[in-house]
Amino acid sequence: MSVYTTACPRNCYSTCGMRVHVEDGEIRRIEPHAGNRATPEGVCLKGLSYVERVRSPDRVLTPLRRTPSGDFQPVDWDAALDLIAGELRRLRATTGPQGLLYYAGSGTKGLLNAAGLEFWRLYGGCTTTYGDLCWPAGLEATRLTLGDNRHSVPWDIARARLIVMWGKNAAETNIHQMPFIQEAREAGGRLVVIDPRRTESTDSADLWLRPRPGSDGALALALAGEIIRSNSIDETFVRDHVNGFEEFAALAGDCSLDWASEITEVPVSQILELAGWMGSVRPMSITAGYGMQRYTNSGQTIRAILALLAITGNFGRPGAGWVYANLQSHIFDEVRDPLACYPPEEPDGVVRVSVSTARLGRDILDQAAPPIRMAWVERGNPVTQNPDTKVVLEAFRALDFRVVVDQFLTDTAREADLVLPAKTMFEQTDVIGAYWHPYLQLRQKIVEPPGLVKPETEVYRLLAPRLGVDLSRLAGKIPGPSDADVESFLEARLAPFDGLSIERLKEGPALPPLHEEIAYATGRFSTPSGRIELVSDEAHERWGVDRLPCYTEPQESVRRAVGRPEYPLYLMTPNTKNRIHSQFGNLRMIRRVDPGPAVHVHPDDARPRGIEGKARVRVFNDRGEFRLPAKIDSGLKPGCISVTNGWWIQEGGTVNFCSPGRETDMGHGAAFHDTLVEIETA
Ligand SMILES: Nc1nc2c(c(=O)[nH]1)N[C@H]1C(S)=C(S)[C@@H](COP(=O)(O)OP(=O)(O)OC[C@H]3O[C@@H](n4cnc5c(=O)[nH]c(N)nc54)[C@H](O)[C@@H]3O)O[C@H]1N2
Ligand SMILES: Nc1nc2c(c(=O)[nH]1)N[C@H]1C(S)=C(S)[C@@H](COP(=O)(O)OP(=O)(O)OC[C@H]3O[C@@H](n4cnc5c(=O)[nH]c(N)nc54)[C@H](O)[C@@H]3O)O[C@H]1N2
Ligand code: SF4
Ligand SMILES: [Mo]
Repeated sequence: MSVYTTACPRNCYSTCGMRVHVEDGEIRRIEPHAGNRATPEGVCLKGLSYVERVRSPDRVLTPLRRTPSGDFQPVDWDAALDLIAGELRRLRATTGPQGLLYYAGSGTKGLLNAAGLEFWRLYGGCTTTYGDLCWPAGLEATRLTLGDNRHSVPWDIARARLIVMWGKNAAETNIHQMPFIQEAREAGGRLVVIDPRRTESTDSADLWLRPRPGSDGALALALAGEIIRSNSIDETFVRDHVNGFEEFAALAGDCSLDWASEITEVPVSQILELAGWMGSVRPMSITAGYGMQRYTNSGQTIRAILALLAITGNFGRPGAGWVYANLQSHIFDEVRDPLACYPPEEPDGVVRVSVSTARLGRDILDQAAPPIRMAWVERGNPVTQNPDTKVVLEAFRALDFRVVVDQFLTDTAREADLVLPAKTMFEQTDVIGAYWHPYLQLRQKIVEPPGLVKPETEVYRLLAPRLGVDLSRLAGKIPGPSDADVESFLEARLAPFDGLSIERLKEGPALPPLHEEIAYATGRFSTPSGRIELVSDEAHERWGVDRLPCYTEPQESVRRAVGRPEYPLYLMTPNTKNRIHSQFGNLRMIRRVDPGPAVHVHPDDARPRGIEGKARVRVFNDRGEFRLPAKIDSGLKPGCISVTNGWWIQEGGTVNFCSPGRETDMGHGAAFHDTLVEIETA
């Protein structure tokens, strides 16, 4: 039995460290790695299900070519690569290389993920995407306000006296944060959760506020107004560290409790109670989620929430601060800016065109110079996960040739002309960062890839000579074929950083150089002024929003004068405990606890429509529809329905048939939750 140190590379806050026991080439046991102080409890059920995932009978183990009848037929690598190379050569000679869309999703973390772009540059360029489905409105709002995205170590929140979990459901999406929060509560701290839905997290709260979706900016401004009116601000901190307080205070002063209560549907008494706590209980940490920033007004919402910490002096001290995204482990150029927030600039000689991730389908269809004719999809399931599925499908189906690299026949893979089998986290070594804890970790190769599976780096290496790309030009960009080549490639990446090496990472998680245990303890912020910016000219110039974090209604709102009265319900599509987006749901172990999709409906919304539990319901708007069994749920805010995102069309329908291909107000994020629908029995 051998024991390996590795880490879970899913797009998940926890990025758990683990020790994996292997015998006869098979994974036998997975246990926590004590070196990761953020995840001492070890992996979740999804982590345990890796044993099944790696050997799943549904795994794609060979290249698969679509036949004229629509089935898939296994082919060997030579046939697959020759086919791709033929298509790519034709493309380069007709539309030019930018006729290829390279779409990379968030399916796995790793430094070697950069290989794809390196390869396509050598091919001559490509069209890629800018923006991101996940978190960019909040990242950009934080950058504009604080200068960058980092926060104190995860366990510091245990020292907070007041924790506000705002638009986050850590009990499901960041399970390892909950024990630190419980520790704070056991020491007398209070937990406030702000979420329109009742969740496992709201069940632990001392106070639960349930705003109308997309209205949190109004709540934050009214809280700030009340804190300022009651003289509860930290004057010294504001004087020394905050720019724009006077202008912000004038804005917040105009935002009365009654105004906010009407907009948010949160009772005045609850806003007053929370303002009282925020004004008097220190230190306060706000742990803000990504769900809340998928609206068309949400960059401004996040700026308004950040102001609450600034005016109460909750930065740079133990137990205080902003817990959103901690990018301290993102030390490599390749992954420093994971959000690819702005359309990329390319080095000389390569023209790269990019399209918006949020508007993927529409932009593929509309791209003219040159038109997009081919797609290469890697680590992503855009048919299920990107907004406006009907248009994404239309765009994919209009292409001449589609390659999808995946472990399973997802909805996107089913649209492909050629599916290439993807490795799992146990089949190639890589270095990964995280976005909640600060550790760098090694994701180690533990077993040989099964069947004909090859890691992406190897696929690119085999494709290169077929396209006239000299292999020597890949040197330093893509590792060679052997395990030793991969390790020495990664070693060279680690070499510039003191204390980091493959040998060190084989022992366990390591902190990045210049790691800050308490963020902003120096009192300096990385904004141009070195201070927190409550007023931002850059926000206005770059994104066209107000210099101040003013409140505006989201685009799809029941309160808009020119509303969509035929679609009166907010469609909420949060994440869920036992899947990561569109991953894991196909495994037997997960199916047992999470057997299938359902649409949660409040009794007040179900009754007038004659909808009963388990009845089939059609969820629809002018973009599309899906049909699922109903689940009556009085934990929802009336006027909101909820379906967890990630279900495949094959499993009953993706929620994204109804979501808009529309960007957030900043950061080029996707405003998934800005979605109004109607429901009826199907
Ligand atoms: N188990 C599990 N963990 C995950 C993931 C997963 O799929 N499964 N995904 C990972 C990834 S990629 C991400 S992005 C994160 C996301 O995880 P979180 O940051 O927790 O975000 P969501 O689950 O999208 O939404 C969190 C909560 O926000 C609420 N919400 C929605 N709209 C509003 C609003 O307008 N105001 C307020 N106050 N609340 C609102 C929702 O009801 C939901 O309960 O989780 C990561 N962790
Ligand atoms: N309606 C709605 N839609 C949403 C969201 C929402 O809240 N509501 N959340 C959005 C968010 S936050 C995110 S992050 C996205 C996530 O959406 P995506 O970025 O598409 O990510 P996943 O669904 O996690 O996984 C994509 C695929 O990667 C594959 N994969 C895993 N490892 C590897 C590998 O090593 N190589 C290759 N080639 N493939 C691999 C998996 O099998 C899976 O099919 O979804 C977004 N979509
Ligand atoms: S999915 Fe998240 S919580 Fe589960 S093992 Fe992976 S990193 Fe840990
Ligand atoms: Mo995400």
